[in-house]
Amino acid sequence: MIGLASASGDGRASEIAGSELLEAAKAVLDANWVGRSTVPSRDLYPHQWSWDSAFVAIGRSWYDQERAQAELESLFAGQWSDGRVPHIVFNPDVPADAYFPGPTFWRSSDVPDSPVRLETSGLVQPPLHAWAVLEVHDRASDPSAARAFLERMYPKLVAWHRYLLEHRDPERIGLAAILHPWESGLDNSPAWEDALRHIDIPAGLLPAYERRDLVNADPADRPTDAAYDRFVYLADAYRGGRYDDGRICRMSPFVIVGPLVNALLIRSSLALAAIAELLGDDPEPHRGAASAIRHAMKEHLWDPQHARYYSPNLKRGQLMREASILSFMPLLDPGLSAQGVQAIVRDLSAPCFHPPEAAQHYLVPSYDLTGELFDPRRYWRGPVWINTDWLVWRGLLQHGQVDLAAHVADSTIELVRRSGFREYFDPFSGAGYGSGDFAWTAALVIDVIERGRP
Ligand code: 2M8
Repeated sequence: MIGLASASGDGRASEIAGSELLEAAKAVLDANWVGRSTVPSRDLYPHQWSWDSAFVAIGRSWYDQERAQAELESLFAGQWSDGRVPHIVFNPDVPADAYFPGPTFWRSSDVPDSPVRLETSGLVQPPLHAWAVLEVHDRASDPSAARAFLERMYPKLVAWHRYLLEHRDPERIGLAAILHPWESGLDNSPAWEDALRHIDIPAGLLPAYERRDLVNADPADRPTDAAYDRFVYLADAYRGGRYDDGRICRMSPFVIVGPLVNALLIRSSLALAAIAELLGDDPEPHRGAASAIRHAMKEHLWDPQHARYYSPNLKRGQLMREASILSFMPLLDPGLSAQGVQAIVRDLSAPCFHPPEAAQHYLVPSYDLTGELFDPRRYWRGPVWINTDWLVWRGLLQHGQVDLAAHVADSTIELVRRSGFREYFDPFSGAGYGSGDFAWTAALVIDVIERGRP
């Protein structure tokens, strides 16, 4: 179904190639394993990242249940008492200056809500976790260990979702907001351009800092210094306000409600409902949460004029109309209307994301190929990323869009075959950029191959 066979035209040859890729992917995950969790990459990201770990657990669950569970449990060891799951849990064995901003920037231990024995960031990332926990559980071979895992994770996941809907919904519209581009997971996306452009950093309020990312990456691939200044300014303001969401929502120029976070919140709320049922708890509150978010997304994120989901900037009271891959994420909602599915499939098949077959290209570019801000190699401004490919693929499959889903899966596999387990890829040439041996690329290739088996 995913077209692995069609890539080579010979079923057996592609099966062998598929199993070689699988073994290579497992080797990447094993090389990035650091005892209780997996680093996204050894050089650029030497700690534990929140949604990276959820992707990794999904991939690992096909062959290593113990590490898949440990991955998620070690992330939630960093959960704060207000329910937030931090976007980075720092490894105490890694030098403090190995990544910027590191633990001495975030200073989480100054805040009473943070965990006692771990240093973390104070931001969050998209809520993929309940879905990941359910997927890990569903592939376990030891039912009693799997049930014990669910029992440990369920209250933590409930607290996490409660945090997002209670602390991150300043206007009480029933949707979770992000307070920083790093929270979006698509940090440097043109989707945030309008909001960032309107941030004037007051004199003296940008702390002195040194970028670490440029030591291990080509500056042409990474966010610009001007973008980084804004990232650091916003993060510093949040820390200065002691991570008080009410206060930062009032003061910050960056309070944005997006389709990825909220569609994942629907998907994960439905996973929570399934977990509740397995544990004999009431699933209805979670189903109710999912349907309330679905309605609120339609009301606040849907633009009838362009028939597209966008991200409203609550601070400027307007939708930011950038055509990025974020607009396709409502596919993750199994209850998305037929009208919504059709509109997304139309956009995904249009030349700005999927040029005519004659032109060599790979799916799915992170941003409109014809957009003014498109860049084939800069971070989240056009390259193909395997995690967003995977999200779109799973979304298409659940809505019965098997042909388009197969195109996306074929692109994923071809990119990795061509350029290795890179962090991201040029949507035209397929060249790999960013880190090599990147964990979620490896993990999600495993899921694509395993799910595609007859
Ligand atoms: C990237 O984000 C970090 C900040 O969190 C960075 O740029 O330094 C993003 O691609 C993000 O989605 C990802 O989780 C992280 C680690 O892979 O890297």
